[in-house]
Amino acid sequence: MIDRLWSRRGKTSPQEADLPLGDNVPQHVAIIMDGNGRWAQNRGLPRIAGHHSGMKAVKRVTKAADRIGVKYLTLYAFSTENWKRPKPEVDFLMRLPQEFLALELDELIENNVQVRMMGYRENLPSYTIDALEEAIHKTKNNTGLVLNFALNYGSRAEMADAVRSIAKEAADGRLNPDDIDEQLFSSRLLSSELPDPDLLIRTSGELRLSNFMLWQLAYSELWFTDVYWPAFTEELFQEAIMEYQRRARRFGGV
Ligand code: V0D
Repeated sequence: MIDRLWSRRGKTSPQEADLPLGDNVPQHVAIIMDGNGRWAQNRGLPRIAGHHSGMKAVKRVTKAADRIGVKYLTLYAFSTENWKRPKPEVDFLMRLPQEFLALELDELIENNVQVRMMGYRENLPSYTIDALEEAIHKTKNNTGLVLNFALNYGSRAEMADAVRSIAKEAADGRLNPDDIDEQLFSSRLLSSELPDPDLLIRTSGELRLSNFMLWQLAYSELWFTDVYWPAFTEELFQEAIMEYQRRARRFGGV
């Protein structure tokens, strides 16, 4: 499929680069993709129909992020709390990575996107892990947009694990407690290979962090919309980034 909006990093000259929002673009955007169930229920559809439509929004926003020049896009797809949902809904959700990648992996590869996963592999079904590992493996050398799925992720568990690993090293005498600093702690988190998010977007009108990247979001700009995730558009994504740019300019004192 020919889609000139998809790729800018495949372009060979900077003149061809397509940066509609200029170069003061957030390097890392993280999104809490909320409101899929409510979007469906408002339409008299089952909740899983909302999850399915949410997957289409993932594709739209991935393309938009790439075109705008965002370098890292982290999407909160499944939290450690989401296991409490009814089993049929969890089973449906766990099929989505496989379904998404069956449709999109070739195009992600063509567009130089690197797929990553942030979360606990434990408890995930093998078909979910297999699909993810294949995508991670096939895109690991790609140098374009980093598309990071937070899946079976929880921030407090992540921090408790980091503390445990640091404490063990200190107890074994391999680490001097005086050397524990913010940078060392960051390096023990699941996000150690990522810069902190510059911008957090949450859809569906909820104004909470819900155990998402609590350490990493310490200085991030937060942007909320009442729009449900399946209805989220490229235009709204641009709006969030333009608001980020306005705030960044004020912060810079210009
Ligand atoms: C449902 C809205 C894409 C949030 C988006 C397992 C809830 C649609 C993926 C995906 C989900 C994950 C990994 C990957 C490729 C795609 C996904 C889940 C839920 C949870 F490598 N959408 N999506 N994963 N939803």
